[in-house]
Amino acid sequence: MGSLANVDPEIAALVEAEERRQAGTVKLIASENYVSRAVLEATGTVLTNKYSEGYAGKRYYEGQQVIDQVETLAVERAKALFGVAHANVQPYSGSPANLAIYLAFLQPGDTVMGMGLPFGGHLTHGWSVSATGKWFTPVRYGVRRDTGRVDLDEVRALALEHRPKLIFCGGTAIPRTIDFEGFAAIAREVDAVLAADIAHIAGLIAGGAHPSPVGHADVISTTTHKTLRGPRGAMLMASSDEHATALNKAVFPGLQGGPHNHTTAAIAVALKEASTEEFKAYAHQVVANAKALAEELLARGFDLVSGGTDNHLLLIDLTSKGVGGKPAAQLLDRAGLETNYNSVPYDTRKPFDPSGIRIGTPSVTSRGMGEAEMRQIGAWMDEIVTALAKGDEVETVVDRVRSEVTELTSRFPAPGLS
Ligand code: DSN
Repeated sequence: MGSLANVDPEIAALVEAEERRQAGTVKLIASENYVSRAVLEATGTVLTNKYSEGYAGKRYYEGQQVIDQVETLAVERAKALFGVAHANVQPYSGSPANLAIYLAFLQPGDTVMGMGLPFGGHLTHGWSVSATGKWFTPVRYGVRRDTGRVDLDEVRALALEHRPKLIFCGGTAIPRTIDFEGFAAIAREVDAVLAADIAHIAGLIAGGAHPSPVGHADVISTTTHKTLRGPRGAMLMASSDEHATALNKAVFPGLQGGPHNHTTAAIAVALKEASTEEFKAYAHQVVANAKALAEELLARGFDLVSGGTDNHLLLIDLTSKGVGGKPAAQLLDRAGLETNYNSVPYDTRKPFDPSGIRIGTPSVTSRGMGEAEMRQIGAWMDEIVTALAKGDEVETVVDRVRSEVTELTSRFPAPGLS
């Protein structure tokens, strides 16, 4: 930080403040993580100085002797780790990656089917405020009211009725295993392209803690910074080479210009890390931790959508606790427990003031925390939510939990932070 502190002390101070905040917080945001020092270093390299529109061996600028090698390493590592025939590591993030899928396979106005946002889908799966919901014709499936789980019979019936050209499975608030094989059977029946958005669970898949969509989905999109523990970025992958050209063309020149080469290098580093035995252990521990946290919360009377979790994520409906998701998330944050408020299926409240909070275990697992710490976190969450509901001794409880959180985080240093 020497140069940054000299050139721009304001930004340097803010970066340091954010580092301190991250170090001293129990980060329960399901889509976040801590990258390693090696991934951080790669993102801060001179590779950011280079333009390289095109793909390795076929670029529109000279001077690609090194960049071609970096991108080829990232692509080959992605192919080996996920067992796919094709990988594109250039999408800037998850939304552009998903938009490239539309460009590769659909015409404006064509029908896309995805999970509705309030049920756990993503904006880019055809939600109304997204370009994908405005420029294409969206059809949405949800989860059953009684089970909180996707009902493939409903998905099939909707697919047969609306004949989508593209079906998305996956999302942002799905606590249960995704049945890629079941979705693939439906997509085949209606002649649709199946896109598996594995952004949330890519690290679990890489580590063998969630089934893989490879061999089922026609195209797989993922961000690289969630459970996969890489830099902010994304990838598109495919089990076969059939759609490789269409996907590559959609990313460049269809949607993007030059790839972010410093990010590509950091993705390569993260993929190398994700191929280790340590990463496999981490991926399984993420799930074990989520289950332990779920058990603790259930024992304390919390209502979990779908009754629990199979992966890294829990969606808590706070209706029965008598508090909204937003005030709960805000008070938890003051106590050092970082979550996000979230709609729950069939939510009667508005998205900006919903009934739930979403939590996940990737970050705390990256810090080395285990089931015992999850039980402690569950107990703290209960104390905070109970204090909020009663409106009684709120400040006292928040202050005490905050100091206990600080003590816990000091015992579990976060990767990548000094
Ligand atoms: N923002 C991501 C998440 O939190 O799940 C989705 O894009």
